[in-house]
Amino acid sequence: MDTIAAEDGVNILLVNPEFPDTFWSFKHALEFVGKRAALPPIGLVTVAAMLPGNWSLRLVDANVRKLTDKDLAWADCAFISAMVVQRDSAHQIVACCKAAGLKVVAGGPLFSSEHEQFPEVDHFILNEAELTLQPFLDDWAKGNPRRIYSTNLFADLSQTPIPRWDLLDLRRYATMGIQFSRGCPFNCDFCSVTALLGHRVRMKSSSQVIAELDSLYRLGWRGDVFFVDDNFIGNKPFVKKDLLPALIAWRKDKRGILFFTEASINLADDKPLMDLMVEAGFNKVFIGIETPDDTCLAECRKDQNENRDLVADVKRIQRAGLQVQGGFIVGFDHDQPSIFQRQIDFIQKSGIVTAMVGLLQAPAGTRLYERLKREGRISAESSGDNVDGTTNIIPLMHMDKLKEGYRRILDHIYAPAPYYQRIRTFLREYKPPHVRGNLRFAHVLALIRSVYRIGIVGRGRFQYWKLLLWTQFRRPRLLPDAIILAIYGYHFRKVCKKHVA
Ligand code: B12
Repeated sequence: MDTIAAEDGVNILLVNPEFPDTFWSFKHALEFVGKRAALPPIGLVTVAAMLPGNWSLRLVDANVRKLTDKDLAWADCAFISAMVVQRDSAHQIVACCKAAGLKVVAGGPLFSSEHEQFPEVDHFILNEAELTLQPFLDDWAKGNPRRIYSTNLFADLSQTPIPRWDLLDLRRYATMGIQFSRGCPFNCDFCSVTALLGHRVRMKSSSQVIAELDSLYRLGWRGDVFFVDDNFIGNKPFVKKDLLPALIAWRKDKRGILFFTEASINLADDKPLMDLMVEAGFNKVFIGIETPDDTCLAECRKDQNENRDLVADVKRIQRAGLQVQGGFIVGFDHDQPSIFQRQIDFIQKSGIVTAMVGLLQAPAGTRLYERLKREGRISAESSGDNVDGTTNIIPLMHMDKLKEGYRRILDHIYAPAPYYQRIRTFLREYKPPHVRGNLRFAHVLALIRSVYRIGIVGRGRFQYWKLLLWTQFRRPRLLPDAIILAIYGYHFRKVCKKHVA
């Protein structure tokens, strides 16, 4: 298809490649609730909403169902989206589409960071589609589309349409995602967010966010919603004065739908902000803690975490009614051999149950990558998943020592005894918010499956029953939270066992 006119009927296959079995895939936990994927491909459904209304669209999320010969025969062209961690599956899908004679158009973070690895792709629509898609569509209509469309500008999110949720089989997903903002004001040298999306926090209006929520609600969605922002509190004044009041008002006549998001640690400094978030229905927040060592924080320019009592910060957030999930990293130049035990102690003390511990990786495009390249310390391309036990950097600490210490952290923090102890530490601190999710059939199913898989045949069955009894007597309202965290533990143990084997 060399030329395409907007008025032509075109069949577009939108494909999301498969995620490997990673920490965040939650594959082993999803089995308990009978879901196939944790989150939908938001980039793809957003791009779908930017295509001409008379084109026929079909979305295949390879995490939910297989791409079939029928799909390929139906389509004129395939649009593929991926992040680096989906690289292998993306290569396979591109090959299938090419073998079926389809034109392949690719976009998303994987291709924005390494399109040169995909010689067989026909067109790359890089960076934010709000800026690069229309020029491609215009050129395609004229019959002379270029191979690469990219920009170093950042999009105005007021132009971003409501995603085409209707293309998804909502029942297959554990959560939905909504994006309110892009970009992060901070400067961590290992993070590719600022390289891809910049430092300026660009936001949708509150009415855009409400319209997205309404559209999900109308489609019957009552599960949790992840605000997939790089830093939800990147513009605190707007969030406090405009967005959160709008979300609180929206929630008044609704049932279900709890929110969670990602934010920086300075959230702990702002009690009114935390209270508003909890009132709006937020109950979880992911925070990049990285390391309890100030020298390492200075090394990676994570200034916002320096010189703070990070454990006290976490507890303050938990007491406000937000569960804290945390990211941790080992492999910094200034890491001493004691870092492994310090990380373990920090994680146990803070009650961060979902603790994602990774080896430092340097994704292409980051300042860390540039520095280590200059120093001759980049050994490969990054796997895109810093929790898979690999790294593409040559660390200052001997690699064997680093990997052994890393293994020791994972072996410890997910072993049943310390893991369940951490859940209790968290539940002791946590103030359950008033807004609660709906009890759904999936929850009952999860309980029954957890009793069998974790409580009867599981390695930590004694710990499981001890937790349930403890919670029943000490924090009965939090019993569902305890069960969910026990299920997460089952997943983490499976994934970590694979990576540290
Ligand atoms: C939500 C999210 C997740 C979710 C999963 C999302 C999902 N669908 O399953 C969770 C929490 C599970 C997750 C996990 C991980 N994530 Co993540 N995640 C994000 C986050 C915060 C938002 C993604 C999103 O939905 N954006 C909203 C949509 C609208 O934006 P978008 O997808 O980029 O799409 C736009 C463009 O890219 C483009 N586009 C996208 N696709 C296509 C396709 C076509 C055809 C076209 C034309 C255009 C186009 O147009 C869209 C509109 O502008 C981003 C950061 C960010 N702000 O993007 C990181 C990000 C995508 N994640 C990242 C990483 C590294 C990870 C992890 C590996 C982290 C880890 N160490 O474990 C894991 C791996 C995932 C896994 N399952 O194993 C990196 C990816 C870097 C890269 N170059 O690939 C990002 C960019 C963050 C970062 N630190 O740099 N993640």
